Amino acid sequence: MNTIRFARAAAVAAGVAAVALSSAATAQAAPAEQLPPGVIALNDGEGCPPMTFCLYRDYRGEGPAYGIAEGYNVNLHEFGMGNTVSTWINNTTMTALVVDADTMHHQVVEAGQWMEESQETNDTADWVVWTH
Ligand SMILES: [Ca+2]
Repeated sequence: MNTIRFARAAAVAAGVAAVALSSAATAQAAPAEQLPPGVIALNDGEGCPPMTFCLYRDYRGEGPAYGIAEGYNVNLHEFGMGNTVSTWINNTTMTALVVDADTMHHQVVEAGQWMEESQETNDTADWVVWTH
């Protein structure tokens, strides 16, 4: 093995190790490298971490779950959660807006608020954006 090949193999190995470390706590979720900036995968039904805006597929904060860091505008379709979220928990200090791009209807989720979708709006949100 020449030096260049060895360096490349070492870099690949280091990258694999970093991915393995970062996804160890979220083994059943999508690979971290496929998530948009500011998005983390949570375990199904996991409690919402501090300083995070959390979304859950099901009511009562159950089912597949993700967290968004404060201030990151996110397209939920980029990680399979568009038109499918039922529960939102805002553990950040900012006000978030949950937007249905199909109707341009938006709902406000204040800092500290737990919100479950109504029957009318369930499974409609496409975007999470933040107020300034
Ligand atoms: Ca929608």
